[in-house]
Amino acid sequence: MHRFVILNNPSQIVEMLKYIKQFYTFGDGSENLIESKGSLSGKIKELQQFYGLQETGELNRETIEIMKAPRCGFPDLARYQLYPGRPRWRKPFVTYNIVNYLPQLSYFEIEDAIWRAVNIWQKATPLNFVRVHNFEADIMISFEGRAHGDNFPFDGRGGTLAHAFSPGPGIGGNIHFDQDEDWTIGHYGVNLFHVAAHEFGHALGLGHSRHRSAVMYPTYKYGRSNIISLSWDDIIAVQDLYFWRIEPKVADAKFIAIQDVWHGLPSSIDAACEIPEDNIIYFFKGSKFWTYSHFGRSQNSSQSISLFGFPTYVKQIDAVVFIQQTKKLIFFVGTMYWSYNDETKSMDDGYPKQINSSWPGIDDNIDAALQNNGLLYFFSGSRLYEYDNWRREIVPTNIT
Ligand code: TQI
Ligand code: CA
Ligand code: ZN
Ligand code: ZN
Repeated sequence: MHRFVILNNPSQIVEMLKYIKQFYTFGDGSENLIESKGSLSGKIKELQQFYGLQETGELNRETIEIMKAPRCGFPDLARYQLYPGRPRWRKPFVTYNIVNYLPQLSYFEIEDAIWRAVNIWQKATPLNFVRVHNFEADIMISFEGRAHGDNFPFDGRGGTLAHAFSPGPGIGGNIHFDQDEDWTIGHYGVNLFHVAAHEFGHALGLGHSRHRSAVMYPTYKYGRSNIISLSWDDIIAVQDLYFWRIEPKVADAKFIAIQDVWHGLPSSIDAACEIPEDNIIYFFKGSKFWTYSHFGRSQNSSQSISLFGFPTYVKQIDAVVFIQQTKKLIFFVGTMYWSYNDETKSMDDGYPKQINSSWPGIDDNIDAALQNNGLLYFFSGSRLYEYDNWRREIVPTNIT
């Protein structure tokens, strides 16, 4: 029984189409929206679904009200959710404790499923999770039945599987699993690892994601439950909370740790990168570099960057990133970049090249670069660029 709005004003229609095009891009890049009517109503449905409206695919009054509301210029479909006030853990070590167990799973199976869930987040953040056995842990994990003292009673088998509290003192960060579910570590029943991975996302401060492949997408993934991994949307969300905005105190603590771990490094470095396959970490300062493995320093002293094939006029490197897929080290020097083949241990022909000839939109000096899940991130001054190789374009973001 929805009402339709009669759009008899052509400029109004044009405005609406502009809105949809801006926030709900068509994957095929089609410009003429009028001609692709079918997909337009599909996009309207997406918008309606996002805002919890009835999915009619028509521009009805509620939909138009939403479209007229002021908003930020970021596409809805690329958006994850955080909690109001952005609660998060403000320390590098977060402790967890498992308070009780289940008769149908062994102690080891439960510990292992929880550890695997913790680890997928640990790998993507500077956070370190520590399993402790006292009652002061940040994240207290327990199996609870029905009413259990927090105003969110469970409902027996089915329905709600688990819940978690956003980061904070006391009950904050705690995770409760409904003990009446058929918890398993395999394909049948409810996979403890999968649900734990999702609940840890909440316990770290993440809300739900609109991306079907995200761990924070609010539906259960049957069948693949033991091989789930973070999607780029989960990673962007968690790094929004814990990576780009490292507090000065934490940054200092980390910095001291770096000096402690890699003895013999100078007090500041220009660039660093890790080649996981070779268990090698390179640090660069001026025209020198240092090579370390996870076991310590693997070269007794610094070496000259001319060993990579740089001409002598290169006196310093701004940033370096290792591209896993191509096994190339990309060095950024001023407005130019160089490509070094780590397999043949030689500089590729035809370099240096202009940075903006390969990464359009990245104007010049790069302070740091890193790669994560196929996306490249460039830091330049106070800007962070996320570079999407598939769309060959950047998403600029202001760091605040
Ligand atoms: N529990 C919900 C959840 O964790 C509880 C919840 C938290 C919630 N925030 C919410 C519910 C916001 C609605 C709106 O999402 S659950 C899944 C999944 C649940 C569901 O039991 O429904 C997982 C817990 F994704 F599979 F549906 C874990 Cl993985
Ligand atoms: Ca239940
Ligand atoms: Zn509870
Ligand atoms: Zn959830």
